[in-house]
Amino acid sequence: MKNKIKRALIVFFIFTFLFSNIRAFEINSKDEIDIDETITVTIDFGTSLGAYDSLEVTYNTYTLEYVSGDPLEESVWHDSSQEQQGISSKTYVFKGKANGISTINIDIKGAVSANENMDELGDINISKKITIGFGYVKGDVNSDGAINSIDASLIIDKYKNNNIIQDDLEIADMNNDGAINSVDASIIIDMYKNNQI
Ligand SMILES: [Ca+2]
Ligand SMILES: [Ca+2]
Repeated sequence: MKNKIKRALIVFFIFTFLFSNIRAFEINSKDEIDIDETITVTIDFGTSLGAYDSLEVTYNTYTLEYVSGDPLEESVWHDSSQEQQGISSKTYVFKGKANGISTINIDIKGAVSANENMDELGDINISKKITIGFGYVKGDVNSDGAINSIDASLIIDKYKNNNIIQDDLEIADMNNDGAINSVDASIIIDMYKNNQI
């Protein structure tokens, strides 16, 4: 009886390991880099990813520059000769461009595992935050070391053009309400006028 429990536990742990292994993709890279320093960003798929409909890598183009590596946008990767062996990894090289942060986000749609059953993994979304240079100061949207009307107008522009990325929320959401709009711009103007900074 004890052996049966033991066996059941072993099977359970093996399944848990395999299951978590398939889905626990991670972006591997350093967390902090200097301006002009390059980093190699990799995702290790093992042999579990056999095909996908699309793959897209997004990042903060203001603080980070794509240098080389796999394409940032791919679609309909279906190659029957390679599906069984799967894709082992993806590699991208970036360079620090300006002080701030950049969240590298990898979005894979319609992923299929490379095992014999070709199980659907569905959509995979992985992200990692990288700090570039000294990072950021809340309110200093253009990372020039000063908080003033330029930052306020950048906020207005971002809002008007609907050009707000995840990283902007950390830097420019002055009242921490999850939105970036004229309220945040006027908080910056008030801070500047009152010499709070
Ligand atoms: Ca500024
Ligand atoms: Ca806000």
